[in-house]
Amino acid sequence: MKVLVLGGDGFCGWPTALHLSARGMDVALLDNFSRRRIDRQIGSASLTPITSMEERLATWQTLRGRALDFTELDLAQDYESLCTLLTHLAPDAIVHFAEQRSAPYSMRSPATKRYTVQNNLAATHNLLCALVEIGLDAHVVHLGTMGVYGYGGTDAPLPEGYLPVRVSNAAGRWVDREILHPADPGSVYHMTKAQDQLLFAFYNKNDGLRITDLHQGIVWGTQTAETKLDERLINRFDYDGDYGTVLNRFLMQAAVGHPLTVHGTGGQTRAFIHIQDTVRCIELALTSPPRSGERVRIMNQITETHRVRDLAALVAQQTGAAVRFLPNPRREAPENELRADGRRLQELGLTPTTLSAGLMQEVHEIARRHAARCDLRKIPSTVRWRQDEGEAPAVAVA
Ligand code: USQ
Repeated sequence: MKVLVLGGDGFCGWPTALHLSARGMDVALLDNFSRRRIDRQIGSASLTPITSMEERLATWQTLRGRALDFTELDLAQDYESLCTLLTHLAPDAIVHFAEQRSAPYSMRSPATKRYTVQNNLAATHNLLCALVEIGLDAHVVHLGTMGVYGYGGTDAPLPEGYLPVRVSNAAGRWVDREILHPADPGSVYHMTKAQDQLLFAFYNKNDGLRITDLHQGIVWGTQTAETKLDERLINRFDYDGDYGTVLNRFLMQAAVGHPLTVHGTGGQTRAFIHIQDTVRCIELALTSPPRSGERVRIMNQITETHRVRDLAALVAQQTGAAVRFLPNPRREAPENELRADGRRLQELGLTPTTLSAGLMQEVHEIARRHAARCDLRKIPSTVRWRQDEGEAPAVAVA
């Protein structure tokens, strides 16, 4: 199978490209290096020293004898080049990670809000429009987010995309339907993923595009079987207040002797998945594409749920770190229950990698190994969700 990975330089895109290549797929990558650029804008960097794309590709070629094609292209801006590339490559499938993925960054300033909306929606729409224009029937696998649903709040489990509802028709009879689960995004970033769903529904209905939307939880861990093979293949590890996600931040904070930064009471419950399972899920989605004419297939890419304060307690117990409860910079429910259905990927063959002391230790060790690269000033979450609660320092957006 020939697969094009959009956003192939990122935290999920890079290990996915390697995983698919290791499984014998013919893989091409596209990226505009926006993540590396945003690192420079916000004065941060991956805790792990990631190498250049040239070095990454050359290392993989030397180790595994497999070439990965790479194109530098801005999906949101350069539509004509995208059409040319898709015509030339004619991939069987396209994995779409090429969106600005940080909720705090998307709430940082009017400029980052606008950038996130313009980038994410134009990128997704350009892809769909290009597939129709050139008449390519490639299966699109998109990385959505559990945040499109909001995070529960009732004891009914979140379904995988579609909600069964019963409505009364004109004759007063009850009719059963399935609708997209109402969107309840909690940041401008999550809102763009909610909007993506409508773009997919339309192009699927109107043009018959075959699309799988994977609503992923919070990814933790950093290495996969392939990125571990050589230091030059190492995956990025975000720890800063914008891009670092909660469990990786806690493990890294423990490694540098920083108190664990729990927002509010830590009563927020979220869904999680290890990066090794992320790449496996993409493989499973690719190898079981929707049939022609099938509606958008939606699967929840999650393996477990945890409350933030429980994660902090676990990391503290394992490492001896102190826990600090901070005023929550976000507008989110201080406490929530979350139950979500995640059976479909398991039915396709996913064996969940759940939180274990060993795996947490592995992430903690990587963080300790690279602790000297940590800039302690980048740890606090400075972005406030509302301007009247104080604003984060402005950054220039490229
Ligand atoms: N949190 C803390 N302390 C921290 C960092 C975060 O208590 O130091 C809390 C946040 O307030 C929030 C929760 O932990 O309640 C999760 O925050 P996060 O930064 O780990 O995750 P989030 O902003 O939701 O976004 C991440 C990814 C995003 C993905 C999403 C999946 O950046 O790309 O879509 O997880 S989900 O959360 O399921 O929507």
